[in-house]
Amino acid sequence: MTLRGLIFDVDGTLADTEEVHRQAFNAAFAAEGLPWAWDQRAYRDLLKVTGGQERIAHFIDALEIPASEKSKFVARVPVIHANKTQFYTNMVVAGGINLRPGIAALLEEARNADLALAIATTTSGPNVEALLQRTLGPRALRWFGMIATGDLGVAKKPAPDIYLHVLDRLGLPPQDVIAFEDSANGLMAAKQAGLFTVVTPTQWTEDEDLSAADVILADLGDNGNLSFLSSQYSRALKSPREFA
Ligand code: XBP
Ligand code: MG
Repeated sequence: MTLRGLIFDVDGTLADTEEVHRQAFNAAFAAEGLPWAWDQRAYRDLLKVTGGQERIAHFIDALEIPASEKSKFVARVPVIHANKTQFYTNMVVAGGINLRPGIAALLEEARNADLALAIATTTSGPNVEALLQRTLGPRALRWFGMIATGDLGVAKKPAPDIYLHVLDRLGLPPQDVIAFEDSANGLMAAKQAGLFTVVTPTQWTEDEDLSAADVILADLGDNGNLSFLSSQYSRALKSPREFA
């Protein structure tokens, strides 16, 4: 087995985006005249539900209101979420978010080493495009052989479906690829897809159970270079028990 590809999660991994997502959700609620506002404590819990529309529907379901009222709100979720995506992409384009340490350098190393690059994210397509173009430039979208997003319609993380879809499209077996994640949901998805997984938690996910990670780093700034990660990956292949 040789390392032939890297698959990146987006939110929390490429960039620490969830505070801006949280603000975009609240801006969409206000624009819709809804009396909802998610503070950071509430949002940390809601983040356990992947996918913005699913997250809003989960929040509505927990409201202590009649089922008939819930149904009316649920019918509005697609419009609320579309508004949220517009608010979010506007904030990204305005320059509100930077890549996490080491990401740009690792992408450049991987490109120079002719590794396949891909994205497997639960977030919406416009959010990924806005982030990559704003942080890496207009050509960045072409660096990735596959950008699989929450719009794909496959089961969302922690299901492995999006990782299996990306591996299939790349034409690579899981043992030739490293996945990068930030959360327990993403880690579970990548591990169920059979991937060696590097986790760089954020303040939103550092308290989650990340024990299944093959490598946990504060960020990719120090050890996130390809030679270090390749050595960890090779060791794992030689002595799986050590990395079980
Ligand atoms: C994180 C998510 C997304 C974002 C919000 O995705 O679960 O739902 O929180 O984006 P990732 P949307 O897999 O990149 O960590 O509102 O577009 O879903
Ligand atoms: Mg993530």
